[in-house]
Amino acid sequence: MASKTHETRKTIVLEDQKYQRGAGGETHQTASGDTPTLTTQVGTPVADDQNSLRSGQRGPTLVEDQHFREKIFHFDHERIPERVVHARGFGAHGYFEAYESLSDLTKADIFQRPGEKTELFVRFSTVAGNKGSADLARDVRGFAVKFYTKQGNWDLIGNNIPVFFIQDAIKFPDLIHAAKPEPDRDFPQAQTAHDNFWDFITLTPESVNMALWIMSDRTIPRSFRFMEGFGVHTFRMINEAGKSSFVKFHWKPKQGLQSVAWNEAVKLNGADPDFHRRDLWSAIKMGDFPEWELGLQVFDDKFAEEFEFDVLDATKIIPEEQVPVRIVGRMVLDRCVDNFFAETEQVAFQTGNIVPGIDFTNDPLLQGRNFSYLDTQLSRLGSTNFNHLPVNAPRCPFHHFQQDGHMAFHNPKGRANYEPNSWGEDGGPRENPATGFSSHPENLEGAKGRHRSETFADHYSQARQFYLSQTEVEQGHIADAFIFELSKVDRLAIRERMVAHLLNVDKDLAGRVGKGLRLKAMPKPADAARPTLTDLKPSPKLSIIANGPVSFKGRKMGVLLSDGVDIDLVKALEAALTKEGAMIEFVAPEIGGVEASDGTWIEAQQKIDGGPSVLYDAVAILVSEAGAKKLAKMPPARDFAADAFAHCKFIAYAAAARPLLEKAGIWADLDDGCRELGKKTDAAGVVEMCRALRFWEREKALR
Ligand code: HDE
Repeated sequence: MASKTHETRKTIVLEDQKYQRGAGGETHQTASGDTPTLTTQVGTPVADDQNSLRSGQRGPTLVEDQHFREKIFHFDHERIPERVVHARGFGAHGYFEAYESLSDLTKADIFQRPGEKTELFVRFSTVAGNKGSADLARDVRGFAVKFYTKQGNWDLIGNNIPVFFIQDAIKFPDLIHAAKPEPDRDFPQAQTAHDNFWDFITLTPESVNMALWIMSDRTIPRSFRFMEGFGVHTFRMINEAGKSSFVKFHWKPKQGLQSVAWNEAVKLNGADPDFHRRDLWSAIKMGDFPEWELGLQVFDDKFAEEFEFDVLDATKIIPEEQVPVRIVGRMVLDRCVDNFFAETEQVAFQTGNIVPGIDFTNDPLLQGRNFSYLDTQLSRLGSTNFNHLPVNAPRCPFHHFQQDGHMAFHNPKGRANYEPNSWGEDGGPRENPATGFSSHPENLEGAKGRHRSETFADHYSQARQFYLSQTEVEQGHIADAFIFELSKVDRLAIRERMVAHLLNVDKDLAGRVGKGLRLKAMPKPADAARPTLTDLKPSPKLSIIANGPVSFKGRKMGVLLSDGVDIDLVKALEAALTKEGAMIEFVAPEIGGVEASDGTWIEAQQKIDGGPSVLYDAVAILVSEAGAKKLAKMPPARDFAADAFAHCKFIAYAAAARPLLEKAGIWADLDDGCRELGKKTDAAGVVEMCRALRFWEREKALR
């Protein structure tokens, strides 16, 4: 029998959805046909999800309303603690494909058979900001990969920078406290540009190499797809015969390296705080699957002994020119998550998750991490059973006697829950000396103590090498970044201390930063435990510009349109970009779109106010004369052109765009990075021009 409420419902059809209005005007959509019935957690069908159970029309809510109580109770507990570092991240599924057998180096199953694919999950992240912070914060990016191998999960938890701030894990809480918002005021969010951070850095000389890296464009990547990844520490690979080799892991993006300009990053954070996650999501959804190649730097004890620095010191790299990177496979990301919380938020990486054939070294940072990652999962996921969650569970069979605890999904069957036992075949799993993990039998001895090895004492030489390995443009960006960050530091003594360190790195850099800060006098160079080596050869592999994309594939052009635009030009440009494998987005004064010269309607993806040129790798301004005049009066349209120019982007334009380009203040300065799109056949040339990263010559002219 229909209830009173139902009798008062009035049926309405909106588009293809049938719904009813209740007595108070609320919307009721009723299950029918294939639409399932809404239930409570325990499966009780729900009749009304719009109104709580009340005593009387306008009376109090009743405690017996189990559906309401369960719904609110569950909602109240939806959040779990965010990660203490790397809180903001974005994940995707994919696979690893081995190119060759590495049985000479390792018995790790994943590296045995060429062409074999292994499922994996990746989570990219920023470090300092909270879960809701913006994607383009100047920050290191996490690059964590979980391989679901046939011999258990192997987590390679790296960053997009191959060195780290500190040498010993005991300093990690201090480093992170200093980088996070200051504790009394809880700001600045997701920024290192504040006193506490630079206070700590300048009192911690071992962080100077990393300071150079984070002031480079590496910390403002164009997107996750265009950045490298590094295992950072030296690991071991162990082959079947028990032979150990040292190894450093590298991920090389097939898309090439690409970063944005700092001014662009600042604007991107406002225009689209989700820029990086949106980019990865869209690329995968469009079928343009990003790829990275896995590379190894393999070396032996002899090299480790002869190398200028300690291979256990995570503040140092081994230049690729000294130990070349051997490419051994590729990672393809081909599937977005179905549910962000279940997968990206609940994925639990652990440096301790290694497999037979891979082993740790005594890098004190790595050793410390091995404690931390297991511990943090309990705090975040609330149960020792976090490995039961689908994203964390191995894909290979697993058997053990661990049992019970909160939320146990897999419970052992049968009588035996211990071993050794005498239950024969029903006795459960047994250890396996032949295939089981065993640690490399490294000889260890030494006095117990809180040590810092003398071999860790050179803090400046590789910082200098990094700086000298950059192109002139990139060196300029590093100096600008130091000036920007230190200008946000209130205490003069901290600014001076940083310049004192830079004097040990490169006098020219220190001079530029000192001048940019307008120091009245240069400080003395900082006391150095070891003098800076000045004869290390520059390593061109450390430059982003020298290792940029070679095509416009996978990159995006923003095309500003107006009514009356020449349809042939739009079509020709679109065709040329599609042929290149690039993306195109139309920006117009209104989201509805524009009417082209021949009456064709072109739908826009962005209204100009929400589609600034910072969202794009290159831009085109295809407008009619009347359209250009109209746009010239709109500040966002003027910014579109002016910013694209200031950020050294390639610009294609119709001749009719002149009034807009004049108002944007760039008409007189148009250079070889700006090209008129006069006729259809010019489109291919425009795309070809965009293959380079940016038109850097302009930056020199603008400086
Ligand atoms: Fe981490 N780090 N870390 N870290 N780290 C965490 O683990 C820690 C370090 C890195 O997407 C935490 O599950 C210590 C280096 C990534 O879920 C925590 C030390 C590198 C991620 C932790 C380091 C990293 C983390 C927080 C000093 C690059 C995100 C949440 C020894 C090689 C993984 C969690 C993801 C996350 C501790 C240093 C990379 C607290 C103690 C060096 C990519 O356990």
